[in-house]
Amino acid sequence: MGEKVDLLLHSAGELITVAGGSAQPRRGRAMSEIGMIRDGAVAVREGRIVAVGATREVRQRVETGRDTVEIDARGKVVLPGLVDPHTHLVFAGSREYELEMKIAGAGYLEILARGGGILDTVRATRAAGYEQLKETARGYLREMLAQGTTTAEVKSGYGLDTETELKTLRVAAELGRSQPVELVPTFLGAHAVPPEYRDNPQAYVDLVVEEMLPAVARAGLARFCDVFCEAGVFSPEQTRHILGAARRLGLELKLHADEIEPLGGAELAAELGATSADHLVQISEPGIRALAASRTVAVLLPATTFCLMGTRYAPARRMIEQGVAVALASDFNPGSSPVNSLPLVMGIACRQLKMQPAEVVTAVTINAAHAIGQAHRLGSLEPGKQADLVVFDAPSYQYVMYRLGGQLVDTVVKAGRVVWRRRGREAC
Ligand code: IZC
Ligand code: ZN
Repeated sequence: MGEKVDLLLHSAGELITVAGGSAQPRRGRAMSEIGMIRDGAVAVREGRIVAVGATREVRQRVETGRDTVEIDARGKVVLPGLVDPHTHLVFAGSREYELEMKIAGAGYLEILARGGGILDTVRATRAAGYEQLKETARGYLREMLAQGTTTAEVKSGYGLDTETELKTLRVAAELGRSQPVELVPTFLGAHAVPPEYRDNPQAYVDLVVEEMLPAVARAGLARFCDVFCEAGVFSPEQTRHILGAARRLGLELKLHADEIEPLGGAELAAELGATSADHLVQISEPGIRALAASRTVAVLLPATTFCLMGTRYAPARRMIEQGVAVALASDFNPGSSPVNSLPLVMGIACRQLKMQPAEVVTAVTINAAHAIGQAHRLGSLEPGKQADLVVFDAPSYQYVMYRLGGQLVDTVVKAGRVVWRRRGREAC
């Protein structure tokens, strides 16, 4: 008799394991190795995967009882729970007026320079109470879970003062304990220069380094520190200064790099040993080579380019060919990407980044887990890993990306528990 299990998912049309990439992110052709098992099964005990394989084999190896939850995934596709490694989840208000401005031709940095954009959200977030921020973010997380996201990175960055930055990170910490989507927190105090430092941005950098970072580190509220390294926002020198201080306080590093202007952010990320470099729309050839030779994961955010109505997307094909480890994320935020659906991002990645569906699967599972330092426990379906999985009502994994904007998630399991199930499709 085998081991007694709590949950058995069986008979999956396609069980996509993405196994074998936990030690190193997948690169190049290995990004297409997604480990498909037809008529697949996953057995779970105490939140962890104990067996993965063909349904017959797994059934022989484990024991089920009256209290074992069984999920029949016949005719469906099962993926590891999706990991969204770049979101700005905690904010107040919304910026739908920017849609009209962008249609009329205004640029993202132009809106910010006029005191709008990020700074508009900063005003709303400073004014919002803790409970209001928390409940707003909880609503967005519910939507994300319903689209298959089981883990998300969350950045602060709409406070830009010590008190509100800490408030934002406390909201993320409490939400991480009180709803199913696991959250990995990032301090992004260097997201914009707040209006009160407009005439002396360097003094704001000093505040981030001397007051905010130590307070965040002392409270244990962030794993990563990120900087919006961009023309007119924070320079590469300021970015290096802030990230150096963060590293000395024990934080790991991320960068918003080479999004709108090519400033050498990718090279800087590789040099600093950052866990990820994100955006990279304007990455240079030396930047691609630097990332390919490093452990830094490139997190691409094509929904942002789409929402900004950009004509140029990150050169994903070139990056994959050169051996850069590529992940994908939503960049969910109230300005440049009001998109929190990873399946939508996946569909855009196929069409605009020309990534193949198998590469996209890797980019939102194991490589995304690497981008937030969680690949040892998340991002693939293999024995020993946390049992996070998503069942799509789809005949093939490619169909998930093909049905752009579809609502295909049937069931979501987080740490071995069913946390979301699709309601019937009857009309009310
Ligand atoms: O609120 O516009 N790019 N930060 C950097 C953002 C976009 C978020 C925003
Ligand atoms: Zn961002």
